[in-house]
Amino acid sequence: MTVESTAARGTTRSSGKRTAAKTPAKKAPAKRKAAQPTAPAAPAQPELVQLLTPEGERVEHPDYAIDLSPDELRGLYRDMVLTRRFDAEATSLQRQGELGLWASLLGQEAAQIGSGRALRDDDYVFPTYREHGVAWCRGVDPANLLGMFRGVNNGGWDPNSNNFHLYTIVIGSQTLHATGYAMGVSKDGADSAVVAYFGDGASSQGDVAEAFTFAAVYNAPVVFFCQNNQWAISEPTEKQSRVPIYQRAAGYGFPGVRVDGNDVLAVLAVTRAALEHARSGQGPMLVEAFTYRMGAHTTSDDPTRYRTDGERAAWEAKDPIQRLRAYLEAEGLADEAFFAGLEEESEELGRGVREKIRTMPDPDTMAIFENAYADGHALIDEERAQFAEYLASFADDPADSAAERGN
Ligand SMILES: Cc1ncc(C[n+]2csc(CCOP(=O)(O)OP(=O)(O)O)c2C)c(N)n1
Ligand SMILES: [Mg+2]
Repeated sequence: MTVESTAARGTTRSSGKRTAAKTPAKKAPAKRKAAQPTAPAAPAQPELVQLLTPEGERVEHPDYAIDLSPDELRGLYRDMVLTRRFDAEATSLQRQGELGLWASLLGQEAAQIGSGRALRDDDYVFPTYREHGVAWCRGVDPANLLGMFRGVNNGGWDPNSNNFHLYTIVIGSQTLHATGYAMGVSKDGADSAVVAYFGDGASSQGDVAEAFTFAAVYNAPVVFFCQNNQWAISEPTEKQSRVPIYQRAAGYGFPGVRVDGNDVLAVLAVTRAALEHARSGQGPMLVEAFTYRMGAHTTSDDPTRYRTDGERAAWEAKDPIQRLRAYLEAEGLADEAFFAGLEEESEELGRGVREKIRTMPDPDTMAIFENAYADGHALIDEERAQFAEYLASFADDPADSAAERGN
Protein backbone atom coordinates (compact mmCIF):
# COMPACT_ATOMS: atom_id res chain seq x y z
CA MET A 1 0.00 0.00 0.00
CA THR A 2 1.29 3.41 -0.81
CA VAL A 3 1.31 6.43 1.38
CA GLU A 4 -0.71 8.16 -1.32
CA SER A 5 -3.51 5.66 -1.04
CA THR A 6 -3.58 6.11 2.71
CA ALA A 7 -3.98 9.86 2.40
CA ALA A 8 -6.69 9.49 -0.19
CA ARG A 9 -8.61 7.07 1.97
CA GLY A 10 -8.28 9.09 5.18
CA THR A 11 -11.18 8.50 7.52
CA THR A 12 -14.01 10.94 7.16
CA ARG A 13 -15.71 12.65 10.04
CA SER A 14 -18.95 14.55 10.26
CA SER A 15 -18.76 18.34 9.97
CA GLY A 16 -18.11 20.48 13.01
CA LYS A 17 -21.25 22.48 13.85
CA ARG A 18 -24.06 20.00 14.04
CA THR A 19 -27.36 20.89 15.59
CA ALA A 20 -28.84 17.50 16.22
CA ALA A 21 -32.39 18.77 16.91
CA LYS A 22 -32.68 20.56 13.57
CA THR A 23 -31.12 17.83 11.48
CA PRO A 24 -33.66 15.39 10.01
CA ALA A 25 -32.95 12.01 11.54
CA LYS A 26 -32.47 10.23 8.22
CA LYS A 27 -30.28 12.83 6.56
CA ALA A 28 -26.66 11.73 6.47
CA PRO A 29 -24.42 14.31 8.10
CA ALA A 30 -22.35 16.35 5.68
CA LYS A 31 -18.88 14.94 5.30
CA ARG A 32 -15.67 16.77 4.86
CA LYS A 33 -12.14 15.68 4.24
CA ALA A 34 -10.31 14.19 7.20
CA ALA A 35 -8.50 16.63 9.44
CA GLN A 36 -5.51 14.30 9.53
CA PRO A 37 -2.21 15.67 8.29
CA THR A 38 -1.73 14.69 4.69
CA ALA A 39 1.44 12.78 4.00
CA PRO A 40 3.58 14.11 1.19
CA ALA A 41 2.88 12.35 -2.08
CA ALA A 42 5.27 9.46 -2.54
CA PRO A 43 5.88 7.28 -5.56
CA ALA A 44 4.33 3.81 -5.35
CA GLN A 45 7.69 2.12 -4.77
CA PRO A 46 10.16 4.69 -3.55
CA GLU A 47 13.73 3.59 -4.05
CA LEU A 48 12.98 -0.11 -3.98
CA VAL A 49 16.20 -2.04 -4.46
CA GLN A 50 15.64 -4.87 -6.91
CA LEU A 51 18.06 -7.20 -8.68
CA LEU A 52 15.57 -9.76 -9.99
CA THR A 53 12.22 -8.69 -11.41
CA PRO A 54 9.05 -10.64 -10.63
CA GLU A 55 9.45 -12.22 -14.09
CA GLY A 56 12.91 -13.45 -13.14
CA GLU A 57 14.95 -10.98 -15.17
CA ARG A 58 18.27 -9.88 -13.74
CA VAL A 59 18.62 -6.11 -13.36
CA GLU A 60 21.41 -3.98 -11.91
CA HIS A 61 21.31 -1.41 -9.13
CA PRO A 62 23.92 1.36 -8.88
CA ASP A 63 24.54 0.86 -5.13
CA TYR A 64 24.01 -2.86 -4.67
CA ALA A 65 25.85 -5.32 -6.85
CA ILE A 66 26.00 -9.06 -6.47
CA ASP A 67 27.86 -11.79 -8.28
CA LEU A 68 26.94 -15.32 -7.29
CA SER A 69 28.12 -18.64 -8.67
CA PRO A 70 25.57 -21.12 -10.10
CA ASP A 71 26.08 -23.22 -6.97
CA GLU A 72 25.27 -20.29 -4.70
CA LEU A 73 22.17 -19.42 -6.74
CA ARG A 74 20.91 -22.99 -6.58
CA GLY A 75 21.69 -22.97 -2.86
CA LEU A 76 19.44 -19.97 -2.28
CA TYR A 77 16.70 -21.65 -4.27
CA ARG A 78 17.09 -24.85 -2.27
CA ASP A 79 16.94 -22.95 1.03
CA MET A 80 13.70 -21.23 0.03
CA VAL A 81 12.04 -24.41 -1.23
CA LEU A 82 12.95 -26.42 1.87
CA THR A 83 11.88 -23.63 4.20
CA ARG A 84 8.52 -23.39 2.46
CA ARG A 85 8.11 -27.16 2.68
CA PHE A 86 8.91 -27.20 6.38
CA ASP A 87 6.48 -24.35 6.95
CA ALA A 88 3.69 -26.17 5.09
CA GLU A 89 4.34 -29.28 7.17
CA ALA A 90 4.07 -27.24 10.37
CA THR A 91 0.76 -25.73 9.22
CA SER A 92 -0.59 -29.23 8.52
CA LEU A 93 0.64 -30.47 11.88
CA GLN A 94 -1.25 -27.68 13.58
CA ARG A 95 -4.40 -28.52 11.64
CA GLN A 96 -4.05 -32.12 12.76
CA GLY A 97 -3.81 -31.14 16.40
CA GLU A 98 -0.08 -31.77 16.81
CA LEU A 99 0.71 -28.08 17.44
CA GLY A 100 -1.27 -25.52 19.38
CA LEU A 101 -0.45 -22.72 16.95
CA TRP A 102 1.76 -21.93 13.96
CA ALA A 103 2.90 -18.63 12.46
CA SER A 104 3.57 -19.28 8.78
CA LEU A 105 6.31 -17.52 6.82
CA LEU A 106 4.70 -18.25 3.45
CA GLY A 107 5.69 -15.53 0.99
CA GLN A 108 8.56 -14.22 3.11
CA GLU A 109 11.16 -16.84 2.12
CA ALA A 110 13.35 -14.45 0.13
CA ALA A 111 13.42 -11.84 2.90
CA GLN A 112 14.53 -14.47 5.39
CA ILE A 113 16.90 -16.57 3.29
CA GLY A 114 18.50 -13.53 1.65
CA SER A 115 19.19 -11.89 5.00
CA GLY A 116 20.02 -15.16 6.77
CA ARG A 117 22.64 -16.10 4.16
CA ALA A 118 24.27 -12.67 4.46
CA LEU A 119 25.25 -13.45 8.05
CA ARG A 120 28.60 -14.63 9.33
CA ASP A 121 28.74 -17.38 11.97
CA ASP A 122 29.82 -14.91 14.65
CA ASP A 123 26.94 -12.51 13.97
CA TYR A 124 24.00 -12.72 16.36
CA VAL A 125 20.30 -12.80 15.49
CA PHE A 126 17.29 -11.72 17.53
CA PRO A 127 14.17 -13.05 15.77
CA THR A 128 10.41 -12.62 16.20
CA TYR A 129 8.25 -15.76 16.06
CA ARG A 130 8.17 -16.06 12.26
CA GLU A 131 11.86 -16.33 11.34
CA HIS A 132 11.87 -20.01 10.38
CA GLY A 133 13.94 -19.28 7.27
CA VAL A 134 16.58 -17.42 9.24
CA ALA A 135 16.63 -20.26 11.79
CA TRP A 136 17.26 -22.62 8.88
CA CYS A 137 20.23 -20.54 7.75
CA ARG A 138 21.61 -20.52 11.31
CA GLY A 139 21.49 -24.32 11.42
CA VAL A 140 18.75 -24.67 14.03
CA ASP A 141 17.08 -28.08 13.64
CA PRO A 142 13.66 -27.25 12.11
CA ALA A 143 11.92 -29.74 14.39
CA ASN A 144 13.20 -27.78 17.38
CA LEU A 145 11.25 -24.74 16.20
CA LEU A 146 8.06 -26.64 16.84
CA GLY A 147 8.48 -27.42 20.53
CA MET A 148 7.17 -24.11 21.79
CA PHE A 149 4.24 -24.26 19.35
CA ARG A 150 3.48 -27.76 20.63
CA GLY A 151 3.68 -26.51 24.19
CA VAL A 152 6.39 -28.90 25.31
CA ASN A 153 9.13 -26.36 25.96
CA ASN A 154 9.71 -22.64 26.32
CA GLY A 155 12.07 -22.25 23.41
CA GLY A 156 13.65 -25.36 22.01
CA TRP A 157 17.26 -24.49 21.33
CA ASP A 158 20.31 -23.04 22.99
CA PRO A 159 20.62 -19.50 21.57
CA ASN A 160 24.39 -19.54 21.91
CA SER A 161 24.84 -22.73 19.89
CA ASN A 162 23.84 -21.00 16.68
CA ASN A 163 23.90 -17.32 17.69
CA PHE A 164 20.16 -17.34 17.17
CA HIS A 165 18.15 -16.06 20.10
CA LEU A 166 14.87 -17.64 21.18
CA TYR A 167 11.67 -16.62 19.40
CA THR A 168 10.13 -13.52 20.94
CA ILE A 169 6.39 -12.99 21.06
CA VAL A 170 6.36 -9.66 22.89
CA ILE A 171 6.23 -7.44 19.83
CA GLY A 172 9.32 -5.33 19.27
CA SER A 173 11.04 -6.16 22.56
CA GLN A 174 13.83 -8.07 20.82
CA THR A 175 15.03 -4.88 19.15
CA LEU A 176 16.08 -3.66 22.60
CA HIS A 177 17.77 -6.96 23.40
CA ALA A 178 19.61 -6.77 20.09
CA THR A 179 20.70 -3.20 20.68
CA GLY A 180 22.01 -4.00 24.15
CA TYR A 181 23.82 -7.03 22.79
CA ALA A 182 25.31 -4.95 19.98
CA MET A 183 26.50 -2.32 22.45
CA GLY A 184 28.25 -5.17 24.28
CA VAL A 185 29.80 -6.41 21.05
CA SER A 186 31.39 -3.03 20.38
CA LYS A 187 32.58 -2.74 23.99
CA ASP A 188 34.28 -6.12 23.49
CA GLY A 189 35.98 -4.72 20.42
CA ALA A 190 34.59 -7.54 18.25
CA ASP A 191 33.81 -6.91 14.59
CA SER A 192 30.66 -9.01 14.44
CA ALA A 193 27.22 -7.57 13.88
CA VAL A 194 23.75 -8.14 15.31
CA VAL A 195 20.45 -8.36 13.45
CA ALA A 196 17.09 -7.54 14.99
CA TYR A 197 14.13 -8.84 13.01
CA PHE A 198 10.77 -7.17 13.49
CA GLY A 199 7.56 -6.46 11.61
CA ASP A 200 5.77 -3.46 10.20
CA GLY A 201 3.37 -3.56 13.14
CA ALA A 202 6.25 -3.68 15.61
CA SER A 203 7.60 -0.48 14.11
CA SER A 204 4.87 1.33 16.09
CA GLN A 205 6.09 -0.04 19.41
CA GLY A 206 7.85 2.24 21.88
CA ASP A 207 10.51 -0.44 22.35
CA VAL A 208 11.51 -0.08 18.72
CA ALA A 209 11.77 3.71 19.01
CA GLU A 210 13.96 3.31 22.10
CA ALA A 211 16.12 0.72 20.39
CA PHE A 212 16.65 3.04 17.42
CA THR A 213 17.64 5.89 19.74
CA PHE A 214 20.11 3.86 21.78
CA ALA A 215 21.59 2.14 18.75
CA ALA A 216 22.11 5.50 17.06
CA VAL A 217 23.70 7.38 19.94
CA TYR A 218 25.91 4.45 20.95
CA ASN A 219 26.75 3.68 17.34
CA ALA A 220 25.84 0.05 17.98
CA PRO A 221 26.62 -2.51 15.27
CA VAL A 222 23.03 -3.58 14.75
CA VAL A 223 20.97 -4.03 11.61
CA PHE A 224 17.26 -3.45 12.12
CA PHE A 225 15.62 -5.76 9.62
CA CYS A 226 11.94 -4.94 9.21
CA GLN A 227 9.88 -7.41 7.23
CA ASN A 228 7.09 -5.21 6.05
CA ASN A 229 4.63 -7.95 5.13
CA GLN A 230 1.87 -5.34 4.79
CA TRP A 231 -0.15 -6.54 7.76
CA ALA A 232 0.01 -6.65 11.56
CA ILE A 233 -2.71 -9.24 12.05
CA SER A 234 -5.66 -7.28 10.59
CA GLU A 235 -4.03 -3.82 10.67
CA PRO A 236 -2.55 -2.67 7.35
CA THR A 237 0.86 -1.01 7.19
CA GLU A 238 -0.80 2.31 6.37
CA LYS A 239 -2.03 2.35 9.95
CA GLN A 240 1.55 2.12 11.25
CA SER A 241 3.30 4.94 9.47
CA ARG A 242 2.69 8.09 7.43
CA VAL A 243 5.99 7.60 5.62
CA PRO A 244 7.65 4.48 4.22
CA ILE A 245 9.11 2.67 7.23
CA TYR A 246 12.71 2.80 5.98
CA GLN A 247 12.56 6.62 6.02
CA ARG A 248 12.12 6.63 9.78
CA ALA A 249 15.83 5.88 10.19
CA ALA A 250 16.72 9.38 9.00
CA GLY A 251 15.07 10.91 12.06
CA TYR A 252 17.36 8.87 14.30
CA GLY A 253 20.45 9.66 12.30
CA PHE A 254 21.23 6.42 10.53
CA PRO A 255 20.60 5.15 7.00
CA GLY A 256 17.54 3.25 5.91
CA VAL A 257 16.87 1.35 2.71
CA ARG A 258 13.86 -0.37 1.20
CA VAL A 259 14.52 -3.61 -0.63
CA ASP A 260 12.23 -5.85 -2.64
CA GLY A 261 11.67 -8.48 0.03
CA ASN A 262 10.57 -11.06 -2.56
CA ASP A 263 13.88 -10.79 -4.40
CA VAL A 264 16.40 -13.01 -2.63
CA LEU A 265 19.36 -11.54 -4.53
CA ALA A 266 18.51 -7.96 -3.61
CA VAL A 267 17.89 -8.89 0.03
CA LEU A 268 21.23 -10.68 0.19
CA ALA A 269 23.08 -7.74 -1.37
CA VAL A 270 21.42 -5.11 0.82
CA THR A 271 21.81 -7.08 4.04
CA ARG A 272 25.47 -7.75 3.29
CA ALA A 273 26.00 -4.02 2.84
CA ALA A 274 24.11 -3.21 6.04
CA LEU A 275 26.14 -5.77 8.01
CA GLU A 276 29.36 -4.37 6.59
CA HIS A 277 28.21 -0.89 7.59
CA ALA A 278 27.67 -2.11 11.16
CA ARG A 279 30.89 -4.14 11.34
CA SER A 280 33.04 -1.31 10.10
CA GLY A 281 32.01 0.93 12.99
CA GLN A 282 29.48 3.06 11.14
CA GLY A 283 26.64 2.14 13.45
CA PRO A 284 23.11 0.88 12.84
CA MET A 285 21.14 0.63 9.64
CA LEU A 286 17.49 -0.03 8.91
CA VAL A 287 16.51 -2.42 6.14
CA GLU A 288 12.86 -2.54 5.19
CA ALA A 289 12.12 -5.70 3.23
CA PHE A 290 8.95 -5.00 1.28
CA THR A 291 7.13 -8.30 1.15
CA TYR A 292 3.81 -9.98 1.81
CA ARG A 293 2.43 -12.48 4.28
CA MET A 294 0.68 -14.90 1.90
CA GLY A 295 -0.93 -16.96 4.62
CA ALA A 296 -2.84 -16.17 7.77
CA HIS A 297 -1.19 -14.24 10.60
CA THR A 298 -1.23 -17.50 12.56
CA THR A 299 -3.38 -20.60 12.36
CA SER A 300 -5.85 -18.78 14.65
CA ASP A 301 -6.45 -16.06 12.07
CA ASP A 302 -8.79 -15.81 9.07
CA PRO A 303 -7.37 -13.20 6.68
CA THR A 304 -10.40 -13.37 4.37
CA ARG A 305 -12.16 -11.20 6.95
CA TYR A 306 -9.93 -8.20 6.33
CA ARG A 307 -8.22 -8.49 2.93
CA THR A 308 -9.22 -9.28 -0.62
CA ASP A 309 -8.39 -12.20 -2.89
CA GLY A 310 -7.23 -9.64 -5.45
CA GLU A 311 -4.56 -8.32 -3.13
CA ARG A 312 -3.26 -11.80 -2.46
CA ALA A 313 -3.28 -12.66 -6.16
CA ALA A 314 -1.25 -9.54 -6.99
CA TRP A 315 1.43 -10.65 -4.55
CA GLU A 316 1.30 -14.24 -5.73
CA ALA A 317 2.55 -12.96 -9.08
CA LYS A 318 5.67 -11.71 -7.24
CA ASP A 319 6.38 -15.06 -5.59
CA PRO A 320 10.01 -15.19 -4.42
CA ILE A 321 10.57 -18.84 -5.31
CA GLN A 322 8.99 -18.70 -8.76
CA ARG A 323 11.04 -15.70 -9.79
CA LEU A 324 14.36 -17.34 -8.92
CA ARG A 325 13.25 -20.52 -10.63
CA ALA A 326 12.38 -18.53 -13.76
CA TYR A 327 15.87 -17.02 -13.71
CA LEU A 328 17.63 -20.35 -13.12
CA GLU A 329 15.72 -21.95 -15.98
CA ALA A 330 16.16 -19.07 -18.39
CA GLU A 331 19.92 -19.00 -17.78
CA GLY A 332 20.24 -22.79 -17.87
CA LEU A 333 21.61 -22.82 -14.32
CA ALA A 334 19.51 -25.71 -13.06
CA ASP A 335 18.14 -28.75 -14.85
CA GLU A 336 15.18 -31.05 -14.31
CA ALA A 337 17.29 -33.44 -12.25
CA PHE A 338 18.05 -30.63 -9.80
CA PHE A 339 14.39 -29.71 -9.36
CA ALA A 340 13.31 -33.36 -9.05
CA GLY A 341 16.05 -34.05 -6.48
CA LEU A 342 14.95 -31.06 -4.47
CA GLU A 343 11.37 -32.23 -4.56
CA GLU A 344 12.47 -35.52 -3.03
CA GLU A 345 14.59 -33.76 -0.42
CA SER A 346 11.58 -31.60 0.52
CA GLU A 347 9.36 -34.61 1.07
CA GLU A 348 12.07 -36.23 3.16
CA LEU A 349 12.32 -33.08 5.29
CA GLY A 350 8.54 -33.03 5.80
CA ARG A 351 8.47 -36.68 6.81
CA GLY A 352 11.39 -36.23 9.20
CA VAL A 353 9.82 -33.25 10.95
CA ARG A 354 6.50 -35.06 11.28
CA GLU A 355 8.16 -38.08 12.83
CA LYS A 356 10.19 -36.00 15.26
CA ILE A 357 7.25 -33.94 16.43
CA ARG A 358 5.14 -36.97 17.14
CA THR A 359 7.81 -38.51 19.29
CA MET A 360 8.73 -35.30 21.10
CA PRO A 361 8.53 -36.10 24.80
CA ASP A 362 6.09 -34.24 27.02
CA PRO A 363 7.91 -32.30 29.74
CA ASP A 364 7.81 -33.21 33.40
CA THR A 365 4.78 -31.27 34.64
CA MET A 366 6.65 -29.96 37.67
CA ALA A 367 9.51 -28.59 35.54
CA ILE A 368 7.63 -25.30 35.13
CA PHE A 369 8.81 -24.33 38.62
CA GLU A 370 12.48 -24.85 37.80
CA ASN A 371 14.80 -22.03 36.75
CA ALA A 372 12.51 -19.20 37.87
CA TYR A 373 14.96 -18.22 40.62
CA ALA A 374 18.55 -19.34 40.95
CA ASP A 375 18.29 -19.88 44.73
CA GLY A 376 14.64 -20.77 45.17
CA HIS A 377 11.82 -18.57 46.40
CA ALA A 378 9.19 -19.03 49.12
CA LEU A 379 6.29 -18.22 46.79
CA ILE A 380 7.50 -20.66 44.14
CA ASP A 381 7.92 -23.32 46.84
CA GLU A 382 4.35 -22.75 47.94
CA GLU A 383 2.99 -22.89 44.41
CA ARG A 384 5.00 -26.03 43.68
CA ALA A 385 3.52 -27.74 46.73
CA GLN A 386 -0.01 -26.65 45.80
CA PHE A 387 0.38 -27.89 42.27
CA ALA A 388 1.84 -31.22 43.41
CA GLU A 389 -1.17 -31.67 45.66
CA TYR A 390 -3.51 -30.83 42.78
CA LEU A 391 -1.83 -33.39 40.52
CA ALA A 392 -1.97 -36.00 43.27
CA SER A 393 -5.73 -35.50 43.42
CA PHE A 394 -5.95 -37.23 40.03
CA ALA A 395 -4.26 -40.37 41.31
CA ASP A 396 -6.53 -43.42 41.20
CA ASP A 397 -8.67 -43.69 44.27
CA PRO A 398 -9.27 -47.46 44.85
CA ALA A 399 -12.83 -46.74 46.04
CA ASP A 400 -13.67 -44.70 42.87
CA SER A 401 -12.18 -47.32 40.61
CA ALA A 402 -14.26 -49.98 42.25
CA ALA A 403 -17.41 -47.86 41.82
CA GLU A 404 -16.61 -47.29 38.10
CA ARG A 405 -16.26 -51.03 37.61
CA GLY A 406 -19.66 -51.43 39.22
CA ASN A 407 -18.62 -53.69 42.09
C1 LIG B 1 3.58 -6.09 23.08
C2 LIG B 1 2.60 -6.89 22.29
N1 LIG B 1 1.45 -6.32 21.86
C3 LIG B 1 0.57 -7.04 21.14
C4 LIG B 1 0.82 -8.35 20.82
C5 LIG B 1 -0.18 -9.15 20.00
N2 LIG B 1 0.36 -9.34 18.65
C6 LIG B 1 0.92 -10.51 18.27
S1 LIG B 1 1.45 -10.48 16.69
C7 LIG B 1 0.94 -8.88 16.48
C8 LIG B 1 1.13 -8.17 15.16
C9 LIG B 1 2.55 -7.99 14.78
O1 LIG B 1 2.63 -7.51 13.47
P1 LIG B 1 4.00 -7.28 12.75
O2 LIG B 1 4.95 -6.61 13.68
O3 LIG B 1 3.73 -6.61 11.47
O4 LIG B 1 4.57 -8.74 12.52
P2 LIG B 1 3.98 -9.93 11.62
O5 LIG B 1 3.12 -10.75 12.55
O6 LIG B 1 3.21 -9.33 10.51
O7 LIG B 1 5.14 -10.73 11.16
C10 LIG B 1 0.35 -8.41 17.64
C11 LIG B 1 -0.24 -7.06 17.78
C12 LIG B 1 2.02 -8.91 21.31
N3 LIG B 1 2.36 -10.18 21.05
N4 LIG B 1 2.89 -8.18 22.00
MG1 LIG C 1 3.53 -7.46 9.59
